[in-house]
Amino acid sequence: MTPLEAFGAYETAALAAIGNAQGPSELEAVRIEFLGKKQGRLKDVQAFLGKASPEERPALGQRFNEVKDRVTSAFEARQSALAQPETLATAIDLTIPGTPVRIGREHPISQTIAEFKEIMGRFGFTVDDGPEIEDERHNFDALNIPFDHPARDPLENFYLATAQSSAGPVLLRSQTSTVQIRVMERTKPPIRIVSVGRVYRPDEVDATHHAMFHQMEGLMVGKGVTMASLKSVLRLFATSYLGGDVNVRFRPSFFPFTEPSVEVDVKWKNGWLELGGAGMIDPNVLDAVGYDPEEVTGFAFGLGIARFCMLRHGITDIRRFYENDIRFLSQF
Ligand code: FA5
Repeated sequence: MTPLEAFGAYETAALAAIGNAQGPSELEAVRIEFLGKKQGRLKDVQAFLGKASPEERPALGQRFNEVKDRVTSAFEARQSALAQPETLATAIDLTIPGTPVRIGREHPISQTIAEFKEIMGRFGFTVDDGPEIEDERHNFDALNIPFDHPARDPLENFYLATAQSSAGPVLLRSQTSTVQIRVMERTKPPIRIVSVGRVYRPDEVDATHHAMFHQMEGLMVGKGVTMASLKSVLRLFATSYLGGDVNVRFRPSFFPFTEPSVEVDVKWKNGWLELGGAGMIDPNVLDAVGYDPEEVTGFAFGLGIARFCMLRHGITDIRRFYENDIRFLSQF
């Protein structure tokens, strides 16, 4: 090997070793191997100078110094690079598997509401929602609820203590039936609407009751609307949402704004679960909104949305929907 070949081989090997050193201790080992004063590869290369003739020595000495300077500079540059704090690219190991991010989803009650509206839309019912803060006229008076009726008791309602309106004291509506009045006041028959939203009652909270819950009100008014129409729509609705094998029962009941009135139950566990109230709109109510009860008839119903959702998914406690435990909600 000629001296120049030996210099070249030394430089190539030294630069590669310096570039590959991954930390200060590895770099120190490289320094000892390639730049150590007492032994190591630099000494071996320097030995070529000793063997050179006096004429060759100045030129070879210059080449040797150039090679040594380049290796020394590369060493110093690598030394300061390894001393820098890690850059973002090297600090983050991009090959480590990521932690999954949980993306939120629609609340089961919201999913149910969307499906209710879709089913009723297929039966020709449009959506017409009303306000949650109501006056006594829409919540009670126009619904034929007498002044001494227990449903008006301040202990049975959430009255807003200081709020008043031209139609009397103001409360959080206790039923979506308020929307029947609002729609009939501003629309001429025929009417076919549903209205969905929150209602509020200071009921004792248990497996099937909450103080804030959702109802879907249905209203159909026109010529020749009968109890048979009401039962058909409710049966069709229940089987559309709960499945064809659902067992629906209509039980005679009483509401001041419907006559006759029924309550709608379905088979649940070893008994029946009440899903809603319904009936033919009382002539007094039709009269109060300016309709002629001799001309048109109508039916209305009010269904508890969470109770349907419980039946559909086999949930036995309504409180699960309102606790917002992500482990429960993420199952829908
Ligand atoms: C009413 O609210 C009437 N407005 C229904 C109605 C509309 C009758 C139109 C006639 C014509 P009721 O108080 O029974 O009725 O409530 C209707 C449904 O709401 C119940 O069957 C039940 O499914 C649900 N519900 C009632 N109270 C609660 C509660 N505290 N928590 C959860 N759901 C409830």
